[in-house]
Amino acid sequence: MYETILCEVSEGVAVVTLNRPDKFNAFTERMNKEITDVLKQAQKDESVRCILLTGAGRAFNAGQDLGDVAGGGEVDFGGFLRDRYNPMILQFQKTEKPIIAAVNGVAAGAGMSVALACDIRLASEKASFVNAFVNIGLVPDSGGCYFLPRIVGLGKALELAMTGEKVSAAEALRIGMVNQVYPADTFQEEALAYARKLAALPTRAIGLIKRTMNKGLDMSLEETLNYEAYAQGIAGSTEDHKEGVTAFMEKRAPRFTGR
Ligand code: T3D
Repeated sequence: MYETILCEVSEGVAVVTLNRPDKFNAFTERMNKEITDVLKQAQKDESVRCILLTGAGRAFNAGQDLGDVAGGGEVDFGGFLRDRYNPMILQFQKTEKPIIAAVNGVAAGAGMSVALACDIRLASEKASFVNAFVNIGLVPDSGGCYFLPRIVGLGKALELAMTGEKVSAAEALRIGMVNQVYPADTFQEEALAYARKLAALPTRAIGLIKRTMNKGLDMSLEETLNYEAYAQGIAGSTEDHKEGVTAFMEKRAPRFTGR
């Protein structure tokens, strides 16, 4: 039973809501572990074909709950990250289903890193992003130093990380940090509709696209070509591939099942 998050599955979409609205959904150890667990469960559950991560209340997530850690030199920050945050972030990539961040409000510190670790970012026009680490004398963590330069380019990433300035949803769209921005009053419906569309697509191919593209970032062209051939061998043997080709030949819309 989860205490810090909610999870509801319907029509192929697991909606995971970070649920500490009084604390801007800031992370506690329990929340780190519950997110890791809910992603593992979603990976195993065949009825889940897309995960939509959002926040309760006004914020998406404000990063580490600063009331929950002692400041100064007493915290073993390295151990803290290795134990709590790193397994959670790795689980985002190990989960071979599309993960969408529905950024409803501010995403700060590790909350911004988590949004960046998702495959797609949808933002409410009220959303904002703060690479808050530098404001408290820290380095971007939870994959912030990995994802941010890959998504927005090194120059912009360094600027956001070094200044810790707030980025609006409109600016995030302009620099390619989010994929879509929607009006605040229809945001949750729009995000859910987007997730449902993804959930109806060939889930295994999507999982393989995610794996292959992420691997490709750290491989040579030749290695990537080889990995594409390997991934295509798997995708080509799925029922969804067969259905896609059959539907094309029969001039009808495909009915993908995720198998
Ligand atoms: O040990 C380690 O720290 C290592 C791990 C690092 C991972 C990290 O994530 S480090 C980064 C931690 N996060 C931050 O530094 C962000 C701190 N928060 C802010 O900068 C601002 O609150 C926001 C930019 C997120 C939002 O600003 P604003 O003006 O919209 O709201 P606010 O008034 O500052 O905050 C609203 C409430 O949320 C407020 O509570 P109150 O006064 O109404 O009872 C505030 O204290 C609370 N809140 C916001 N962020 C956090 C938080 N409470 C605990 N922890 C937070 N991170």
